[in-house]
Amino acid sequence: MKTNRLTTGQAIVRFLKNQYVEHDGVEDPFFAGCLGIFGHGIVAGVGEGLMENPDFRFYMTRNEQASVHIATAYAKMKNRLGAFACISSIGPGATNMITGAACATINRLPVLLLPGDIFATRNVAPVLQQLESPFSQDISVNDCFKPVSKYWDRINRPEQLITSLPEAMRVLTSPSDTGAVTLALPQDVQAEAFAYPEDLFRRRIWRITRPRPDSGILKTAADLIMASKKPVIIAGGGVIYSQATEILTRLVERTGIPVAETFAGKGSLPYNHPSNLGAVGATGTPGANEFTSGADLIIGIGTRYSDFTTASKTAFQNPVVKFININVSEFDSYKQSALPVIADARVCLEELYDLLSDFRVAEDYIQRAAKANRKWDELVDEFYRVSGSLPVLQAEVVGAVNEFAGPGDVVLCAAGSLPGDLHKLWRTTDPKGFHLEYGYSTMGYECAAGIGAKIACPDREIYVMVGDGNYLMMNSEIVTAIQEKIKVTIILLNNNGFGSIGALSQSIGSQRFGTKYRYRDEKTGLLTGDTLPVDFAQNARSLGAYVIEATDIKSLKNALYEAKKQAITTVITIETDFCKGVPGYAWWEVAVAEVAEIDSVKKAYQSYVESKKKQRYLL
Ligand SMILES: Cc1ncc(C[n+]2csc(CCOP(=O)(O)OP(=O)(O)O)c2C)c(N)n1
Ligand SMILES: [Mg+2]
Repeated sequence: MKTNRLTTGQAIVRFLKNQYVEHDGVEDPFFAGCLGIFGHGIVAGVGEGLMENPDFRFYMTRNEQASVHIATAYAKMKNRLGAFACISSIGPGATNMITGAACATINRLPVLLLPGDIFATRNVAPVLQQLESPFSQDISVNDCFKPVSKYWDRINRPEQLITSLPEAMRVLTSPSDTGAVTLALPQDVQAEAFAYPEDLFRRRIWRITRPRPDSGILKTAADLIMASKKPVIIAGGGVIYSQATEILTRLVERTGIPVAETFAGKGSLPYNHPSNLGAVGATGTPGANEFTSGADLIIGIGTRYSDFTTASKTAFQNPVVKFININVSEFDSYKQSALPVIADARVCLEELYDLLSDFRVAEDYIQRAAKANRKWDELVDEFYRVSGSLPVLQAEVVGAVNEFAGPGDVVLCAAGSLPGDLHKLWRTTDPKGFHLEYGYSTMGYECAAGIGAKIACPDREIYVMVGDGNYLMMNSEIVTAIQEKIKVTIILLNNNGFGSIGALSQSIGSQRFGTKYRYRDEKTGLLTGDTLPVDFAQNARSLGAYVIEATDIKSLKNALYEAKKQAITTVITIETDFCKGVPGYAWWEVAVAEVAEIDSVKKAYQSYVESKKKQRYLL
């Protein structure tokens, strides 16, 4: 057997360079490189391996959590056909990646995490940053990655890589199992040499297949659809990841079944398709809510049915409603006691298309959907209409950016009040034009993720829309964007606090307590003083961004025009109204105090009890 004597760190890099994916006959390298921050736990091992392999590009980032967000956004834009490895030192560098790992796993997006770990030899323990356990010496902070990873391993001997790396690849490239994969790397083991078999480093092609549905189950599904009068499709992220949007359009045009879209599924149909009911669930449109409420059959395609999608299980009010779930993941396919159609969305819809050749819902049902689509679009016009009030309304900012962005451009967002507004309002024409991380809704995702999206799609303009709270949580990757000459446009909406949680707080009777960025008031002892003097423009400028300060919609439009001409990351700041938001048309369950001294809470509890009456078990 031919062998190659390499350190564990060198072997990892060499292996990663040789992993390819094949999908629909197209072959590409799987890894785009490695992101991260060095420390004593990684610098001599994987760090040295990276230095020896400059063709495996290393990107230095500012925060390990941000590395994972960059990687996640990249994988999302690549429809999971590409990924990054993220390295960290031991201790805080490693645990910084845990939030990112959870975000990737929840969103079913592949990221490979390589945190450094404590010495396997143990003699020098406790090493700097080691969490000691009196219970076991076989514990480090990296055990915290277990619940947020789809595959987890610790490489205690160099040769363990030989069996671990292929498992990591199996999970990363599995459409049903993918998410964060963690290989914890003890710092001494990383630098140890081993005679690895040459075959470990051969070019390996991971075929991403399109599993076909069971023919019996699919026939039952087709019969259920043909027997239904008011079917509704809920299009989730799986429609987009499996590139099923074209066949979905054809199926919808053949059958007349209307479509409602989740956060990850928005863009499955163009916004102006007459069968597109728009956003579904808690942040859904009135039309989508009306249709899901009356539906006798829900066909979920590639959705994990989060509480936002089901409006906390109040979205489906027809007592005879049934579910068919087309999903590549068995786990998701069984949700809501559905008929589980375990399959790739695209091939499954192709087969359904043939089986449904004689099926069409009633003409007035089709017309009602088309009317709901038009009516909602007229309402969007109203939300987008410039009111002239100052500070401007968030919906007007969304409108200005939406109208300026080109058809192939991308809006990117994750947390705050923007996701709900974008879900409802944003007119999406391209399946990759709407990038919302709303599985984990991670504050801090946006500025970092913009970089990953741009690396994946250099020809698209990336419009990162971010609230002041999110921006303050993690803006440091602007430095990374400048370092890499990566241009994204960040629109920073400053409403001086947490508008979203403020509104939520109000709705549960808590009067926006603790949600505004204010000085502490000496007299009351509360955070009710003057607004804090944060200068966002100066902050962004200090990190190297080109900055434009807008005050009203006219100056925002000019700023967008100017930003488009820039070659470097550009931040547009604008102050927005804290309170005036877009209304919601469905319920989302957030528990309210059952007993309280305060009247507003008591009132909110009554309304909570009332709303909960609509909640169903879908058995
Ligand atoms: C890491 C993290 N912490 C807390 C939350 C809860 N949370 C969701 S949105 C939000 C406020 C976001 O503020 P901002 O970006 O200013 O947006 P706005 O609410 O004002 O629209 C908070 C605290 C979260 N999603 N993520
Ligand atoms: Mg805010």
